[in-house]
Amino acid sequence: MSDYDPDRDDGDLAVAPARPKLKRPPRYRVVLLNDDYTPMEFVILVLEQFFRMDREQATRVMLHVHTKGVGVCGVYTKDVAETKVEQVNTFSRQHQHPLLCEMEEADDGE
Ligand code: TYC
Repeated sequence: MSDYDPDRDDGDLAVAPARPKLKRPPRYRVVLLNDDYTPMEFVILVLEQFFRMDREQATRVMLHVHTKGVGVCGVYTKDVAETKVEQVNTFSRQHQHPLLCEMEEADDGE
């Protein structure tokens, strides 16, 4: 015979399985837009300098933007994305290039 009686309150706490309601913070794609005037070499420099790409990667992304019109440089939290956009656009203006960098929310289906 067992001592176990499911109807007897033995003082155990009913603990619901942990279901953390923590959502991942939204992430943002930082993108470059194509234009007719910014030199390809300058775009490659931007991708190397601000997005930590090597020359091969930077060239590939630059050519993607050049042919498709827009391309992703990286995906970041809001603060980091805002900072990258600001830094790149400031750097481009300083060098009198019209290169445009923007951010957009990356809805990941969550
Ligand atoms: N289209 C530019 C050119 O032919 C090169 C370029 C590439 C400019 C990517 C912007 O985001 C850009 N010189």
